[in-house]
Amino acid sequence: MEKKSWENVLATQDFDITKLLAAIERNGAGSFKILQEDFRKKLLKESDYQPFTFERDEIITKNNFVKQRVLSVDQFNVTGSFQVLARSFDDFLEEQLGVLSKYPFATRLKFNDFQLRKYPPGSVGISPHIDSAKFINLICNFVLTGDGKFYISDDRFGRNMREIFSEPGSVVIMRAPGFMSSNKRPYHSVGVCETERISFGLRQMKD
Ligand SMILES: O=C(O)CCC(=O)C(=O)O
Ligand SMILES: [Fe+2]
Repeated sequence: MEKKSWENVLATQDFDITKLLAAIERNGAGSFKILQEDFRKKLLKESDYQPFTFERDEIITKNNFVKQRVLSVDQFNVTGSFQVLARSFDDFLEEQLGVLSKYPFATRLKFNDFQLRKYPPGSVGISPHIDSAKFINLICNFVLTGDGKFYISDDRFGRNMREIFSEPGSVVIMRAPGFMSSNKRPYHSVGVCETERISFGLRQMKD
């Protein structure tokens, strides 16, 4: 069998592109267990050396009123295993999308924005918000560790909250403008984190 770039990175047996698209249509997001356990541990180890700094606890803009307790890596320089994951997932998704009768994006899917976030134990997580409209197609958040739950809701007050499976080793995939000729941006949040939560975000910034 031909070797795949994601062979030692992704555990692909749970992934189902048809189910994912249906979940995104229904809820705005879908998720799967996706990281091989050894690789997840490698990512965790590499996140230990990153220069995390606290983000602001409140961010108020025209569209958002966010309360959070989180650290992130400013201008995260995606190297090592994070770079391997970004490439592998890009390749894997392209292969999966290739079997569909219609490509679901107006522009080719290509992740070019990377974020590493760490919620310390006892963090409130991040309140319901929408991500910037400059991010298109799909937004993927890999969960490396932690028990904080991921939710989709109808608005910033958390109406009609639906939990999306987000155990360590999973990826939560959300729609973004450009997916299925629509500009929809789902409200999403992370609940209280009893244990430290680390997530790696892959996004595509509009050129
Ligand atoms: O940590 C996560 O899983 C989600 C983070 C998030 O929503 C964001 O960074 O905009
Ligand atoms: Fe977000």
